[in-house]
Amino acid sequence: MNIFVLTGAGVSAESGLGTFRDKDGLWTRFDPMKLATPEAFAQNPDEVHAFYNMRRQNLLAAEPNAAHRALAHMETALAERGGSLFLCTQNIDDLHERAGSQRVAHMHGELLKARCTACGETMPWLKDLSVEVPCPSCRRSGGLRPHVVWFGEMPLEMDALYDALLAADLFVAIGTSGSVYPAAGFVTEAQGHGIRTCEINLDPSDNARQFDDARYGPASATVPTWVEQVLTT
Ligand code: BV8
Repeated sequence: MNIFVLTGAGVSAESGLGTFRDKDGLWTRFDPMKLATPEAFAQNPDEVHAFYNMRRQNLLAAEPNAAHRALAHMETALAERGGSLFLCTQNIDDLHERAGSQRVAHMHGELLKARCTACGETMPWLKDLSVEVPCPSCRRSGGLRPHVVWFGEMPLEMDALYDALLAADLFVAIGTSGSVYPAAGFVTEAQGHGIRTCEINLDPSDNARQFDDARYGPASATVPTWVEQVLTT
């Protein structure tokens, strides 16, 4: 069986990373248009760096939860049976990897990486970033940015994502409000190709009605139960 899983901030909520659109979520306290767009970075690089420096430090103190671990187990178990799990995440944290997932498609980029806009080099980055920090590769300052996809920017690995989605027998969205495109459109794409769809979320998302099946509750409980059921049927 080939399964395509799309995760969002809800899968990392119980690891303490918070979400975006829940009560006191990130975008209720910060304006994404002032912090998560290329224009915002051009106008206020210090403010944008401070926002991502705070999130990077929070991430380094966080741990994966049972949902991340269950998905890592599913990847191995399905491969052993000749199937596959394609794990696509909207999250920029590395909790799936730290839980043991081998292949994670970060369509919105990765908080623990930086990219130099001068030379294009992308590199692991755990420290604070600022306009003063020189690029380790080209030595120029002012060009380093978080390797994340901001609003208005092209998500990463789109071709691979659509190939994997259309080859899936099942599409499962976990912990996402279904409010950011193109990720929010994957369920429509799957439905249009006769692929079964399931939503696993704390409560119904914006596009809940589009799913064939749904399970609601905290991901650290619903995801391990779902994985167990898939692997024992
Ligand atoms: C694109 C990275 C073209 C940075 C993010 C005007 C100009 C330009 C573009 C647009 C425009 N108007 C609209 C658009 C399109 C735009 C868009 O969709 N905007 C929305 C707001 C309408 N999209 C883009 O700009 C994208 N690029 O369109 O380029 C294109 C188009 C097609 C094909 C190719 C190219 C780029 C979007 C990426 C933006 N970057 N993040 C950062 O993180 O700082 S988006 C941000 O939202 C996060 O990445 C996050 O992952 C994402 C989605 O949010 P969710 O993960 O769903 O989180 P949320 O808080 O919303 O929901 C959490 C859910 O979890 C809830 O349902 C909750 O119930 C649940 N939950 C909570 N606790 C738990 C739980 N579930 C289970 N257990 C729990 N314990």
